[in-house]
Amino acid sequence: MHSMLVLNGPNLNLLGTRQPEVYGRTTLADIEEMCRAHAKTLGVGLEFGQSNHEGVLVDTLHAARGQHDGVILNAGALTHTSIAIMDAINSIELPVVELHLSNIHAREEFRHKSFVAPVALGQICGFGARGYTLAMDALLSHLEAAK
Ligand code: CA2
Repeated sequence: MHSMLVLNGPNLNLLGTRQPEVYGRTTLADIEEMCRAHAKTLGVGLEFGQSNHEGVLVDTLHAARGQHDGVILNAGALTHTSIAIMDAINSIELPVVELHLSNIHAREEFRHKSFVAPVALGQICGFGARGYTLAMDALLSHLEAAK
């Protein structure tokens, strides 16, 4: 059975409570529930996590090696700044799908730059909470094709 880590970065714990016009009304707990239900349907294992701390995210990525077959990462604002996260992704040698609720390319210029994108398998953005299950489908189809 394949196993996936869905990892969320800074401020995503606030989803559904503020800025609904940008990020929607779905909470992170709702997204976790959606992902768990979808994992059951796909027949894959799932770990779901969130941290506001860059170092914890790096540690969680390191720990994924040997535990999971791939990662879905919404690194939040750290996407646009963190070489540490980029290096961690390179070091674990696992496929990582970059995920964003909003279309980062249609927003402010500073959100167009992603340090995750060059080391990711691919990027899904702009589909809101549904992006998480789309990312799970994309990651599973990559894992199945790589078998
Ligand atoms: O669209 C995304 O998923 C982002 O990764 C969300 C980040 C943002 O910095 C990225 O550019 C794009 C921000 C997450 C903050 O989430 C909040 C949720 C509710 C209220 C305030 C912030």
